[in-house]
Parts: sequence; structure tokens; C-alpha cells
Amino acid sequence: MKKDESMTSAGSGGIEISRRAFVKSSLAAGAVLGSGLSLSAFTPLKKASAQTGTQTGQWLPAACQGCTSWCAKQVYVIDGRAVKVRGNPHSKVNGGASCPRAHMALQQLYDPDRIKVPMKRTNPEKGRDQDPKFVPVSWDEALDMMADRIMELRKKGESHKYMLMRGRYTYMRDILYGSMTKLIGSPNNISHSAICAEGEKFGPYYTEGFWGYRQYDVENTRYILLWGADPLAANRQVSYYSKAWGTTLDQAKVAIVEPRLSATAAKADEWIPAKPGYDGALAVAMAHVILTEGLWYKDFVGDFKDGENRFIEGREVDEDLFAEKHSHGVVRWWNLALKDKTPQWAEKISGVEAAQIRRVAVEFAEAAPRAISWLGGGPVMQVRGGYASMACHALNGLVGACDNLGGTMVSNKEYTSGFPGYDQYLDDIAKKGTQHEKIDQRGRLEFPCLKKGKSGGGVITNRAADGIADEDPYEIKMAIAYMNNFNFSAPHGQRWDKALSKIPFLVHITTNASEFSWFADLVLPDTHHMFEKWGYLKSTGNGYRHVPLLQPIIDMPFDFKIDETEIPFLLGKKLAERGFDNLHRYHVEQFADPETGKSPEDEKQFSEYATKIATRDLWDPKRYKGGDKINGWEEFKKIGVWNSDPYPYRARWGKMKTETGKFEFYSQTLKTALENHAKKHDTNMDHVLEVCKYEARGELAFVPHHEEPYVHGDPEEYPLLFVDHKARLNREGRSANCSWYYELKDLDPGDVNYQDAAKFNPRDAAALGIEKGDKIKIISPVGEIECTTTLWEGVRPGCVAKCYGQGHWAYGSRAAEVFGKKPRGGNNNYILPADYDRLSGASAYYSTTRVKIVKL
Ligand SMILES: Nc1nc2c(c(=O)[nH]1)N[C@H]1C(S)=C(S)[C@@H](COP(=O)(O)OP(=O)(O)OC[C@H]3O[C@@H](n4cnc5c(=O)[nH]c(N)nc54)[C@H](O)[C@@H]3O)O[C@H]1N2
Ligand SMILES: Nc1nc2c(c(=O)[nH]1)N[C@H]1C(S)=C(S)[C@@H](COP(=O)(O)OP(=O)(O)OC[C@H]3O[C@@H](n4cnc5c(=O)[nH]c(N)nc54)[C@H](O)[C@@H]3O)O[C@H]1N2
Ligand code: SF4
Ligand SMILES: [Mo]
Repeated sequence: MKKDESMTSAGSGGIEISRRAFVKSSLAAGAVLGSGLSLSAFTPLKKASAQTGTQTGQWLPAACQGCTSWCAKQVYVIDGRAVKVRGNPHSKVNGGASCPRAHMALQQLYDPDRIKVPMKRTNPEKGRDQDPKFVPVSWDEALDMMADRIMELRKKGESHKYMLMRGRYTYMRDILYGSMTKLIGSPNNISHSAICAEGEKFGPYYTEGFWGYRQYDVENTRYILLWGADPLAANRQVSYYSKAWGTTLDQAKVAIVEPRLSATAAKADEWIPAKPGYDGALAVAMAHVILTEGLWYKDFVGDFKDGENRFIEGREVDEDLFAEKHSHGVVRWWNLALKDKTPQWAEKISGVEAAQIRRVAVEFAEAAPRAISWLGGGPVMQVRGGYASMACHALNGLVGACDNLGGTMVSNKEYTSGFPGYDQYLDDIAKKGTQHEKIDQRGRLEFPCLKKGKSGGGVITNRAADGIADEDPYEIKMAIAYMNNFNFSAPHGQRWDKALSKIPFLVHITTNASEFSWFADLVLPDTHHMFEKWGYLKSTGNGYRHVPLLQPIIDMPFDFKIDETEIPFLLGKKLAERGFDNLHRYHVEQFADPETGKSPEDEKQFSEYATKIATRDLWDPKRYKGGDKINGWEEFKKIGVWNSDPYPYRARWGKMKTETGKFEFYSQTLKTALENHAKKHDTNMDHVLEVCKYEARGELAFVPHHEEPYVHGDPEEYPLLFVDHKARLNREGRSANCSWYYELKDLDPGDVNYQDAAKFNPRDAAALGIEKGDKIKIISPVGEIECTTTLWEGVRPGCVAKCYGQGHWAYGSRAAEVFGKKPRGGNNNYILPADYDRLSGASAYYSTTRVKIVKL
């Protein structure tokens, strides 16, 4: 690119593009979204330095969000270009370790199909079959359009009809997702959390009062029992666990309940390929064994006052005979849900031999308290998953592993502070607008969504599609969405196509023109989170919490803008020009540089100051509170990560954040939450449980217990159960335009390179007449997809397993077979029904749908 063609930044967010560059990028944009032509690197990068190849590069700190491990990284940067990625040795969580998908961030960064300039829709019709006919616009014009729409809604008293959707995020989210939505005057900031992992937080919250991801003390443990989690491939802290697992296998036994032979299962001592949906049954049968064998951990749970074990199969126990210590309700749990739940009972329904259930339970409990019951998404992201979540996690209570050496841990203390308050900037329109019911219908009778004990306390992400489509409770007239792709990533994603088509003004902030962008009126080119953005993260592992910093560390070839900070700042200015200056005043008055006291003058300063403000107590020596000692902002930027103090084992014993302060086998906390929800709707708890599709009635609803899985599809018509799982190389839904994803697909046990293959047990394949490499259709009660097949004994008979991640029809030239028209592979979410674990709000993925197969 010659000098006169380069783009130049023009003040407050507008960009000027010279005529030739504009024509070039409009051609590019046309190719991206118009013609279905193959997409490639049409626009040259900034002029290369004469010194390329001769200049020595340096390792610069970064943070990865390829999955929710949120590792601290270092990136080797030469002449403004990122060339290599490794773990940041300063992190006490992941250290120098990396998972295999970290490197794919480079392919994402330099993906030639990235959106390069803002683009505006010119086709007023919306639909899957409607080419949006995007044309490039300047940042200035794009922001003007957004500000005009917001002003119009506010003027008409319709500010609640504005909506903000977020997918993956950093903790800078509170600016775009939090305060901006509220200051405009809408209750509708809708996160992706319920299509992610809310079911997994439910059990730990209603037993030990912790709503979040646990960390596991794998280097000190003696037994690990995993439930549908695959920490060597997915789940969390993949980098750290991959590094530590050798030690773990030397010192501990590993058993895993999984319908497929995952990467972790392949290295485990015991693989338990139970029928999907029976984790709760296995967990209560194991609890039965632990109690009848007298193997519970007495220092935590307590004991019978006279020392005689009265947990005998089929017999009720008198609560007065037991003196409990740090737990609550073990006898009541036994009486309500365990006394008849023998391994023989579980064998009949789960397909796992009673002897294996007993053996695992005994060996697990003999390792107490250094025994981990590790809960993943498999057993809980199901229609009745809330109770499986409680049942699996309750085993940690029985063996005293909770908060203990070699057991499960919550989060260490950290000292980030978030952002300054904004109440004083809420005007009457905002105060009124935010009072409306939210578009995801949380808190209604059939959606208790009891995050942290509150009726309607959490999100029901996937339900928002129905709220929008049915205009229930009202119409959505404008929406901004970032780093999300809900019509691809949420079960029965086709519903989102319909919902998004209805929104008169939709803005998508994204790196790639994805399926979601297809329905947008404006597509805004975003920074890549790992190399181009300001922000910070928090995550735990290895007994520490770390706070990795995100910062721009490379030369950006185009004028990408940061979703969570730059865009709200620029929009605030535009709104101020139109007479509504509260957002802008909040930004300039409250986000002064903590070192100089200077107000931010532009979006770039705002982003850095905001990051400094939120993390100040980590790097400002005058405000030191704990953990790593860092000597100022410049040093923090150089190191790139702060680490907490080590984990204080047993500090929470007797002080758990439940109603009783104890580990609740009988959840007083859930009882109160359910009671309040029922009261709010003028009904009783049994009625709530009935409309929410649970089996429990009465007191059973307050203890961990087994519920039969709720599965869509008649077994006669749909003979196989569908098992969805993540690939080792899934960077959530964002890998499919990277060539390495296809080239290395067989990193997943049983999988096939360059294909999207459904994995069948050879026994089922023979019965169905399926051979390896066949082209098939998988049909469920809600949709159908096309893919290929492979045969593999690592799938439980009766199940078909297929990795999530392919089936994109609009993500880029490689992800789709024909951009905008034909997907490559099949998207599992097009066959999964939209159903929920209504107590947590979580979307159901597992043991949720039956399918039939048609050969093509
Ligand atoms: N069947 C099935 N469905 C699943 C899952 C599964 O295992 N199976 N997993 C679920 C889980 S756990 C989650 S968390 C959700 C995630 O689902 P979403 O929150 O919807 O996120 P992604 O699908 O990862 O899509 C993110 C989008 O952001 C854009 N993008 C990509 N990179 C960047 C970037 O660096 N910056 C910005 N701003 N934008 C970017 C692209 O448009 C991309 O499509 O998916 C869920 N969906
Ligand atoms: N490689 C990779 N790792 C990731 C991500 C990624 O995209 N790629 N995303 C990250 C994100 S956003 C999240 S939320 C976490 C989630 O990570 P996890 O909580 O570990 O959840 P999933 O990957 O959804 O777990 C699904 C697993 O359950 C199994 N399964 C299916 N049905 C059942 C069942 O009935 N019982 C049992 N026991 N197992 C069953 C599946 O085979 C699969 O292995 O992963 C993070 N880590
Ligand atoms: S993809 Fe996940 S595990 Fe791998 S480096 Fe990134 S955050 Fe860590
Ligand atoms: Mo997730």
C-alpha cells in the first residue's frame, strides 16, 4: 500500500479513508458479504518496515480468551507483528504452559476475512436468504446512526426497547454492558452465561454458597472423580492441568463418568461410560455406599453421638442421634433421598455395574479428604441438571474435600475494584426505563432462574430469542451485540434468525462477519481480544487467583475499535452532541487517570485509564492489599499479570455463604429461594416444580437427588441419544476459519481431520448400515444437519457423539463451504431443542435430544 492510500485516524473516532483505499475495502466488504466469492487477503497490510526480518523481537504480555481458562500469555512480537505465543511464566496459575489452541489466536488475528471497516446494510429485508448487501461507512457515520436511534427511543419514552447482548467478555464489560445500558434507560443487558455454564454453578451454590467455578488441588489429591468434564481438552485451566496431570496420575487415581472416551478418559484409571443423564443416580448411589460403609469424613460431617453407624440400607435414621460439624442435614438427606439408592438400583437405570459404582465410591472415600468430585457441564447442562449438580458436588461435602488440601477450592481474594458508580448520571428516563421486565423473561413462574438465591437473579440467554420474536413483554427496537454469535451458539439457533430479523436496528461488534452479523444493520470491526484490546481478567487455578492484563501490543493494520471501552466512549460523545450528555460526563468526570488526575480526551486514553482504575490496587504500591507486589503501572504492563496469595485451606469451614453457614446436604438456602419464588407468584413450591419440569415434590426438592433425564424425541422414531462435546481446538465458537482447526482435528480422540464427523459405536453403525465416511443427515425433533461419519468404540452404544464447532454458513471463506449460503459440516445447535434447567436458567445441551440418521 502506498503512503497516500493509508488510512489516517481523524480525531474523535471518525476515520478518513483515501478514495483508492475506500474502493479497495468496499470491494473487500462486497466479497465478504455479497457475492459468495471465495474470501482471501484482498487488502494489503500496512507498509512493511524495511527492517523486517532483521529486527529482534520481544516477548510482550497478553491474555488469552480462547476458553474460560483465561491464561496469562506472552507473545513474541517482531516489528509490530505477533509471531508466537507461550504461557506467561509470571503467572502462578498457568506459568509457561499452554494448551494446543493458544497458537490459533495468531490465525484469528491475521485472518484475512476479518472485518476491516464499519459496514452498513443496504438490503432492508432480513432473513437467512437475504443478502444484507453491506457497504462500507466511516466510524463517524456509523456512530451517528447509533446515536440517532438511541435519542429517538429516549424521546419516545421507549428506552427499555434498547438491548445490549454480550458473548465472551472481559471485566471491562461493566462499561458497555453495565453502565451504558442503564444510563440509556434499559433493563436489557443480556449475557451469554446461561448458554455457557450456569448449571455448573447451581450445585456448589446451593450446598456451599459459592456461585462460580471451583479450582481443584490436583497436585495434592489422591482421587479424582470427574463428571462430564475433560480438563485435558476443555473445561478450565487446560494449560495448567495439562502440565500438572503427569504428577496427578503418579499420585492419584482418576475415574471419569463420560459417555465418550474423552482425552481425559483415555488417560484415566476408570472410565465409566454411563447412560447420559444418570450422573445424579450414580452420585446418590455413591453417597449411599459412603454412608453405609462409614467412610464419610468425620472431621467435616461429624458422627453418630455414640459412634455406631446407623446408615443401613432401607432404614430411616433419627436426626437426634447424629452430631453434625461443618455440614447441615446429612441425616435428612439420607432419609429423603439415599436410604434406598443402592448401587444395584443405580445399575438398573444407568447401565453401570453395581460393582464399579461400589469400587469407585469406596476408593474415592478412602482417599478422603484428598478426593475430588469434579463437576463439568455434561451432567448439569440438562433439563433437570440442577439436581445432578447438587448431587455430584455434595460428594465433596461427604469426604470433607470442600476447601481442603487435595480437594476443591473456591476463588482466592483479589483486589480489583471495578468502575466508579454512575447513579448520579441516571436521569428520569433512565430510572423509569430500567424498571421494565427483562426481555429474557427471567423470574416468571416457569423461569425461576435462582442465581445466588434470588428469583430471576440470573440470565436465561436463549429465552431472549422468544422474548424478541413474540414481543413478550415488548418489542425490541434497537440492539447492540458484541463478541457473541447466538444464532450459531445457542440451542435451536434457528429461532434467533427469526428474532434478529425482527429487530429494526441491530449492531454487531465483531472481528468476523458471522451468522449473527448477517442480520445486522451495522457491523463494526472489533479488536482481537488477545493483541489489540485493553482490559483485565480474573481466574483461578493451582491454588491461586491471577489477574492477567489485556493490552494492545501490536500494530493494528486497520482502525478496529475496542468493543467494551472505545465504542461506548465515542457513542457517549455523539449522544452529548445531541443534548444527552450523561454518558459522556460519566466517562470524562469519573475516569480520570489515577496517576495524573487527567480526564480522558479520547477513546484510547479512556480505555487505558479505565483499566488502570479497575486494577489500581494491584499495581499502586501505596494501595497494596495483598498478593504480588508490583511497583507501578509501567511494571504491571510489563509483567502482565498479578497473582494472589496462596489458598487458605479450610478458612471457610463453618463460614460458608449458605443460610446455615454450613455445607448444606439439606439446602435451607434452596428452600428459601424456592419459597420466595412461589410466594412471588402466589402459588406453592410443588406447582413451581411441576411447571419447571422437575420430578421432585415436597422436601425432596431441597436435597441432592436423582431425576430421570428429560429427553426430547420418541425413542421409537429417534433411536440414538445425541452427545455434543467441545473440541480440543475449539476457541469457543471462533475456530472454524483457522486452517489448523481442520488440519489437527484428530487431536480429539476418535475424530477425523478435515471433516465434521459424527462418531458411532461400531455396533450401532452395523445395525444402522453405516460405514466410515458415509454422508448422513442427523435429524432431531427440531432440525436436521448434514455431516460425515466415523466408527469408534469410544462412544457408548446407543449414543452418537459429535463435536461442536463446525456448520458455520457465514464466518469466513474457510468456515463456510459457500459464504452466506452453504455451511461446512453441521451445527449441533440446529438439532438441539431450546430447553432449560429452569432453576439455574441454563440451556440444556446434554441428554436432551434423541436423533435419527438418514444416509445421503
Ligand atoms: N452445541 C454447543 N453449543 C455451544 C457450546 C457447546 O459446547 N456445544 N458451548 C457453549 C458455551 S460454553 C459458550 S461460552 C457459548 C459461546 O457463545 P457466544 O458467546 O455466542 O460466543 P462465540 O460463539 O464464541 O462467538 C463469538 C463471536 O464473536 C466474534 N469474535 C470472534 N473473535 C472475536 C474477538 O476477538 N473479539 C470480538 N469482539 N469478537 C470476536 C465472532 O463474530 C464470533 O462469532 O457457546 C455455547 N454453545
Ligand atoms: N477446548 C475447549 N475448551 C474449552 C472451551 C472451548 O471452546 N474449547 N470453552 C470453555 C468454556 S466457554 C466453558 S463454559 C467450559 C465448559 O467446559 P465443561 O464444563 O467441561 O463442559 P462441556 O465441554 O460442555 O462438557 C461436556 C462434556 O460432557 C460429556 N457429556 C455429555 N452428556 C453427558 C452426561 O449425561 N453425563 C456426563 N457425565 N457427561 C456427559 C460430553 O461428552 C463432554 O465431554 O469449557 C471451556 N474450555
Ligand atoms: S485457549 Fe484456554 S487454555 Fe488455551 S491458552 Fe487460551 S485461555 Fe489458556
Ligand atoms: Mo462457556
